[in-house]
Amino acid sequence: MSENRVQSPALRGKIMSAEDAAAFIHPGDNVGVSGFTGSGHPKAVPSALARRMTAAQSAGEDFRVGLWTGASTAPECDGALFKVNGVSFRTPYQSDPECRGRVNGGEAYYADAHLSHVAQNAAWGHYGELDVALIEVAAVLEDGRLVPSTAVGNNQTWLDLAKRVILEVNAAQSARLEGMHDIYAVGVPPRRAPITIVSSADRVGLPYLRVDPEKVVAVVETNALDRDTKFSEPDENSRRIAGHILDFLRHEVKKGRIPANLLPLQSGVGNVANAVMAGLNDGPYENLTAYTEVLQDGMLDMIRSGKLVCASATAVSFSAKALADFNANIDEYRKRIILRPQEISNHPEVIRRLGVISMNGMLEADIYGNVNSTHVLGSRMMNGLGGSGDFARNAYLSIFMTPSLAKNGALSCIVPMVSHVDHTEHDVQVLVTEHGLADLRGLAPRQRARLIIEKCADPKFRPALADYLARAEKGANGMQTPHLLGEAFHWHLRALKGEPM
Ligand code: 0RQ
Repeated sequence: MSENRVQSPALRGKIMSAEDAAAFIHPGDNVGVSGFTGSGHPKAVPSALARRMTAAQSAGEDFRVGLWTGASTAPECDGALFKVNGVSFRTPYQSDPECRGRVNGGEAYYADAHLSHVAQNAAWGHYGELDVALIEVAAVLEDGRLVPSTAVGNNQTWLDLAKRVILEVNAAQSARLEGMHDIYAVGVPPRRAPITIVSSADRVGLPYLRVDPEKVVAVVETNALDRDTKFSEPDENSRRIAGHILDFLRHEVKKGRIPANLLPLQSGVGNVANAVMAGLNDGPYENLTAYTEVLQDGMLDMIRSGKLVCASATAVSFSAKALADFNANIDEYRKRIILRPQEISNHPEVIRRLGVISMNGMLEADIYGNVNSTHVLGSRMMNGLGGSGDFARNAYLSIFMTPSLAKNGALSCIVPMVSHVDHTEHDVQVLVTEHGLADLRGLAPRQRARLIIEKCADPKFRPALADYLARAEKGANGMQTPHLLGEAFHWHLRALKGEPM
């Protein structure tokens, strides 16, 4: 395997075990790893590092690191390190139960950030110095160029900033990924030039990552598949949400506000997003394009059916079945898929230029259209902001969706005031639940509130929301966005006590 996948003689000489490679990571180091939504993460060194941490901890030493990623990784990366309480600081998006537990338990700091901001935050030193980059690649070419894996994320930035580099060369990733990527660096102000992407299919960079071979301290060979991201069959609520969005898009085409093949699509994580893609796949559209962050099964289906002619993203996030199909037909998919650094896949300049249609999940929205995507009942982190803010603020159409109820109907996802704000009313144009779609464009707060209650709230909560609004319109200190401040969080307080809202 080493002959094929590690062709550079200089780097071949640095092949070693995961245990030996992990010894290059020291207590207190900041480690920038590859990985984005369960793909392209390191598969072997994090577990070896976790074993070293456990041994050190048994000897009474504190061995923890700062962990910087692209986005969420997988049980053998985030999971392994957080399980042994080996991470003191984590950024950005995560979705791992071990990580979530440590963050919500106060044992690890978590800096959630817009995914397009992370590379420049790191380059400007806001997270400290990067000691080690631990990056999965599909191959190392003879001249040392790196064939990226199934996620690009912040890899080039980590390779540039790190003092030491550990490469995991994963033989389970298709070697025929070569050519799918487009690596382009935006640089730093004031020398930034326009990013000349004017359609999802445009390429502006090169298909390889670069690394200074002098910095590479270890090369570890692995042979392990990406995470099997499970998607369930769309349930009734997801199908209804998808149906409302499809009706809305049809209406927008009829009005002449968007073309017949729509505008480039961005679809967030989760089952609802996947169901919307399934709905589009069954719909009347042809020649669709995507400028998105992560490609899930739904978009792969659309590429296979020919409906989606081009998809730009930073990573894939597939079920085992979709990953097998992706690998088996990669020469065809390479013609349709471009994987870019997350700074580019989520870049405000490009999203605004292309006029993206952005569709993301949320936990709750309030009657005025502010959206909480991240914090359960105000304080507990669910996953993170991810790219939702990059897209929502800059999209041509920014859509947020959720079932109207959570926790078996005990909680309303439409509340008087959200318990945390990720997307302000100014970034949210359309709200959708299984009951209907509220088109908030051009409306003032009190007009929005009436529409959101009527179209999106579950019928059993509509009277209480309407009553809150009516009393706020009488009792608040102003009529622009009327609130009863002493009462706005009563619904959350009841939920915290385990009572229905
Ligand atoms: O928790 O499984 O413990 O019961 O939240 O809810 O309905 O399964 O929704 O999978 O679509 O995820 C916002 C989390 C929605 C996701 C969020 C509880 C509910 C359940 C999940 P349980 P569902 P989804 C680009 C875009 C931010 C990042 C983003 C997300 C769990 O979409 O992480 O958009 N978004 N990135 O029970 C309390 C409420 C609740 C609630 C749901 N109102 N109060 N709990 N839940 N509503 C991609 C990337 O950035 C990588």
